[in-house]
Amino acid sequence: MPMKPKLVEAFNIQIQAEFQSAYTYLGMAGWFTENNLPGFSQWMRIQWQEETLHAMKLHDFLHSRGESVTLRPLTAPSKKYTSSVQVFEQVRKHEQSITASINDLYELAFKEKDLPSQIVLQWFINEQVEEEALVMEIIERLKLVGSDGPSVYLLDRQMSSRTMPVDVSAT
Ligand code: OFO
Repeated sequence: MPMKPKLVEAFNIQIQAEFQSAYTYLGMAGWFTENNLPGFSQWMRIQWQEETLHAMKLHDFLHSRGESVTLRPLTAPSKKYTSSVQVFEQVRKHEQSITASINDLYELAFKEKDLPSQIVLQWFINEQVEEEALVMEIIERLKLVGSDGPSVYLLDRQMSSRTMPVDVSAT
C-alpha cells in the first residue's frame, strides 16, 4: 500500500536529520582526536556509524514501500567546543531534538493510519530512550572526573572499548 506523500516527505526529512547526526558526531570525533582523547574519538566514530545505519534503515524502508528517497544537503558541523562535557551537552541537546522529530513522525504515521511506518518508528522511539540515557551517564561521569588527569585518562580508555553491535539492526 503506498504511503501518503506527506509521510514520505517527513521520512525524507528524518533521513536528512540522521545523516546530519552522523556528520555532527564525525566532527566531534575529530575534535577529540585533536584534543588527545582517542578513546572519546573512537566512541564518536561508533556513534557516527550508528547514525548512518539509522539513516539507512529509514532509507531502505522507503524503498521497500516503493517510495522515493530524496537526499538533502547537510551542514558543516561546528568544532568550536571548549571541553568534553560541553561536547556531550551538545550531544544531549541534539538527541533531544531527534527524539522530538521521531515522536512527531510517529504521530503523523499514526494519524495517517500507516501501520508499517508506526512499527519501524517504534524501534527508533526505544533507541532514543537508550541514547539519551547513555549520554546522560557519560555527562555525569565527565563531571565526576573533572580535570583530574589520571581519571580522564582512564575514562578515555574505557570509552575506546565501544564497538558496533554485532546485530546491526539492534543499533
Ligand atoms: Fe542518535 O539516534 Fe538516530 O535516531
